[in-house]
Amino acid sequence: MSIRPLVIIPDSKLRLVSEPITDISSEIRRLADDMLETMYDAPGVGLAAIQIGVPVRMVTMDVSKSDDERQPMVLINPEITWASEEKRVYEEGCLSIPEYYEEVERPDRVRFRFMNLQGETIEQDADGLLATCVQHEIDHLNGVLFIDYLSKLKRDRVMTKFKKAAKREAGA
Ligand code: K1U
Ligand code: ZN
Repeated sequence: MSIRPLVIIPDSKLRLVSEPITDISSEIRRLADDMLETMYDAPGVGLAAIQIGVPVRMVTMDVSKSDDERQPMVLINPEITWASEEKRVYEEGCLSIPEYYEEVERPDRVRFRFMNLQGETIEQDADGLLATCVQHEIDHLNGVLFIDYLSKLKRDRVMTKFKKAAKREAGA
């Protein structure tokens, strides 16, 4: 297992639509292990494969509160199959937009379907942080970032800040 570097905005990879996984190969299993290790190290509660530069439809998540009782989840080809009319606002962060947090409104509850590493199809209901996180991660698979839900002013401000930082780093 290894910790892989995170892709940070304004990297255009984050706007790619990731490809479905057709075969749960040893390469996919290794990717899942690396994603979990990278997510726990960050630390984060979720990670999409594109955030480490791999454009395939795989997500890892762990919204458990205690480090002693980890509940890692690996989601292959996840999709939302139902979303509640009721919305809720949650302050979101993103490992690809470090140290930036803003409130985002999303459906309060969702049902999602995915395949696990054993190739079983699972459908699960979610509320609270899990519901927010799975929506945030599936957005990543479609090239959508949580800043896309903010005003243009806020989005432009954060993009400008990270573009300047990327320029400085490239020149250094
Ligand atoms: O996809 C990502 O960028 C990961 C992101 C997931 C997420 C967080 C909050 C709301 C929606 C989606 C993160 O994990 S950011 C880091 C974070 O929120 C966190 C880190 C450690 C403990 C608890 C939360
Ligand atoms: Zn994110």
